[in-house]
Amino acid sequence: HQPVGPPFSETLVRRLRRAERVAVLTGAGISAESGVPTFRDPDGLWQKFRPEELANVEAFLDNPELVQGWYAHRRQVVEDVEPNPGHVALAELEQWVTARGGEFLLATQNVDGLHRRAGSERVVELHGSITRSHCIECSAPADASATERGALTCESCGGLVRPDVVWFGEMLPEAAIAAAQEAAALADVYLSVGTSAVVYPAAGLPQLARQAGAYVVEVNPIPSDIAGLLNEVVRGRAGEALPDLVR
Ligand code: BJW
Ligand code: ZN
Repeated sequence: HQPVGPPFSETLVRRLRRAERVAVLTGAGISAESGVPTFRDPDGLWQKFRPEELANVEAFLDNPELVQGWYAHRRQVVEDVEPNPGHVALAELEQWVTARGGEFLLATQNVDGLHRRAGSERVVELHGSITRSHCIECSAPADASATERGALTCESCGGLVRPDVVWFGEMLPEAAIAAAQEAAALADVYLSVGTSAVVYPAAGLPQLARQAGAYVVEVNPIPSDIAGLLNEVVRGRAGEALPDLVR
């Protein structure tokens, strides 16, 4: 059976109402209910590849067509879907916190742009965005239509074009990770939503928040790698649990 009542505590509701600073980390699970496959759950066209095999510069240089094909496919998926009630609830939470003078920051590992499409404003993209790409030789940004066509080479120098995302072994955008770390360190309530929390440095953010005294909550149907450090777990889907929590 299903438990009766919401899968979160009165304590969490009270703390969220009182919180001056709320910070959130999201991962692929928040977009799952929109129809975007996650990386490590067992379904989807590209699940025969592990992200570690495709999301690195060696894989790209080895087989640019394969890696670009993966991104072209994912761009199409993202274009064809809509933000879900989980994204919308986080946008509402931001409104709610900022309207009463509080601080809010949403750090996402996702490259799909769905948080902004749902109305979130204070968003940092820790792993970049698939909507942009640039030349690995001359750094020139590819124009939007070239990115959409999945153009493999740079129009100005003929170099290989890659998506503006962060692959394994690459640094995260400095301003993005710094803002996410500051928000985690100052948060009263920290939500980790839809992430397996295996990829660092993003997975270190809830730990940082906990060490700095935040009430740290995970929203995920399955325990993540950081389940041990949480103050509370909400074992449910983001698109169901978050709207209940925010309303
Ligand atoms: C639901 C749901 C529903 C399902 N509702 N939930 C410290 C220790 C060990 C290793 C390292 C370390 N520090 C750095 C490293 C190396 C490496 C790393 O972390 N490796 C680990 C795998 C061991 N990190 C890096 O290389 C990073 N760079 C770096 O550290 O630079 C400094 C440096 C440079 C050089 C040398 C050394 C250090 C960069 C990491 C970049 C990650 N990039 C990717 C691809 C991005 C582009 C793209 O999208 O293609 O980012 S990999 C992939 O994983 C993607 C994701 O953002 C990321 C995280 O995945 P996520 O979002 O958690 O998805 P899943 O699928 O894993 O989980 C989904 C979850 O949702 C599950 O839990 C489900 O249960 C849940 N769920 N339905 C709510 N409805
Ligand atoms: Zn170029």
